[in-house]
Amino acid sequence: MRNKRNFTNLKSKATKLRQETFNAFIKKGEAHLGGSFSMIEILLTIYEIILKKNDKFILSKAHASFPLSLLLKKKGFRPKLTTHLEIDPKNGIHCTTGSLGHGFPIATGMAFAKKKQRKKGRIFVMISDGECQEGTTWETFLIASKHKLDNLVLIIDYNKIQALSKIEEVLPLSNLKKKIESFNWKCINIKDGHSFVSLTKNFTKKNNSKKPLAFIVNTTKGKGIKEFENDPVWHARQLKGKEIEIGKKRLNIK
Ligand SMILES: Cc1ncc(C[n+]2csc(CCOP(=O)(O)OP(=O)(O)O)c2C)c(N)n1
Ligand SMILES: [Mg+2]
Repeated sequence: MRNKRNFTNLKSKATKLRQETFNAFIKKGEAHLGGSFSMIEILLTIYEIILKKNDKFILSKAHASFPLSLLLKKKGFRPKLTTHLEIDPKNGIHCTTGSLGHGFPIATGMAFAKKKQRKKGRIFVMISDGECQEGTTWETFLIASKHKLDNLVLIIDYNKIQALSKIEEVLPLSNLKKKIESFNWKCINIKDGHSFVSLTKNFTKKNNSKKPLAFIVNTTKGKGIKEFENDPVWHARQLKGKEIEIGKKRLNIK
């Protein structure tokens, strides 16, 4: 288990990444703020603690690409800063994503290929809860368990909002853990997706099940700017005037 100092370091990295993402939103004149801010701690835990040499991470919910691209930049890569991602393996982008429901099947194909070729390493893929409403997601659950892809790790950013509606109102995902387990996956629920302690504790658990592994990570859409949290309007919206002031104040941007 990591000591407290490391988590303090990660917390300050999360603050910085939110600040930089917010500034990039202003500069580019566009903002998928909600879904970017809900996954900041997950992203940092994956990149700072979990990923090893032969592992790959794929962001399927690529409308929230800004924090990933900004994080990869800090690591010496030079990905393009665009909403949605275009394949660029030299710069840490392993496949094109942005059309919802595609990153997970592609990641599963990669995990399958690794298995066939007896290659080391795991494939991590993050999807949104909105993507759990795509048919391809459920086909992929079937395929990954059939092939016993225990080198595949699925992370669901469960922020309970898809685009401009609450998941519960549009197409509920009730008993999501049970649903996933019924597809013969191992599934772990993480209550607080903004706690580095909790994310690290769960993400470092060994998977001895011979099954693919899914994490349902409960998060808050728009986390970090109280006035914007859990408000579907902040799925995609250009930041303007007073909103910029509010965001800067909450994120402590000077
Ligand atoms: C196939 C497809 N349909 C629609 C869209 C437009 N779109 C972009 S994000 C989004 C939903 C966002 O909600 P969610 O998927 O839960 O993402 P998050 O809450 O993590 O931002 C939609 C409908 C798309 N990118 N791809
Ligand atoms: Mg969502």
